[in-house]
Amino acid sequence: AALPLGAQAMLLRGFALAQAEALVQGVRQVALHAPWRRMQTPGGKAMSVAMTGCGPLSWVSDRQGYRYADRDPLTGLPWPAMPAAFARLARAAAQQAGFARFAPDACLVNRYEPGARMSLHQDRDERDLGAPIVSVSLGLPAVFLWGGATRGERALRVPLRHGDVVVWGGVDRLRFHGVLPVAPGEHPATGSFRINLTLRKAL
Ligand code: MD5
Ligand code: FE
Repeated sequence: AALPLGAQAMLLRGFALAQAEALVQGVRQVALHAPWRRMQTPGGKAMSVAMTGCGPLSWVSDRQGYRYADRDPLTGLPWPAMPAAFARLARAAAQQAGFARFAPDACLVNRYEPGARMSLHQDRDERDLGAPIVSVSLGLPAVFLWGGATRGERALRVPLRHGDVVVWGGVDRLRFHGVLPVAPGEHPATGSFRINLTLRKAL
């Protein structure tokens, strides 16, 4: 079922379920080459979410700030190639939500252990804000905070489960959003973690 979260934000419940095993396998393959790490914020604190990435570019954060980089700063190597299953799913989900010809060049992979969270923020490090972002939830559930155009607006709480896909674009692309601390649990696909893929067009 496709639930509109906004004029151009669409929740596709269970859209990734049939591909979930392949996606988790892809995440394992990526993490073999670009290991999980907790990045530093520009303020010098370690994020609670562990991250890796794949594709020609991936998002990084350190004391210098936020940016897209063509190499993994941890290994000095190019990011691993984006698994075909990631790009295929992102294209199909974007099309379903009304964004034709989405071609992601970056995938940030977030891993939440119980207690990990993401505070309210906007995604604005991408050059082309006209391109949507596709987000895929795997493993443990989480409560997504869906805010407004300003930090002060009250955020809606949206539960996201294994296999759910959200497409954000157009007027909803710069909304504030976050993730509440993930509750402890076990999921057959990911064990004690929630994993989120965000497929983006960075350049
Ligand atoms: C997550 N990740 O569940 C979320 C899902 C991130 C991040 O927020 O930056 O890695 S992505 C949700 C998202 C992306 C772009 C725009 C909007 C939401 N939005 O306008 O609400 O790990
Ligand atoms: Fe975000």
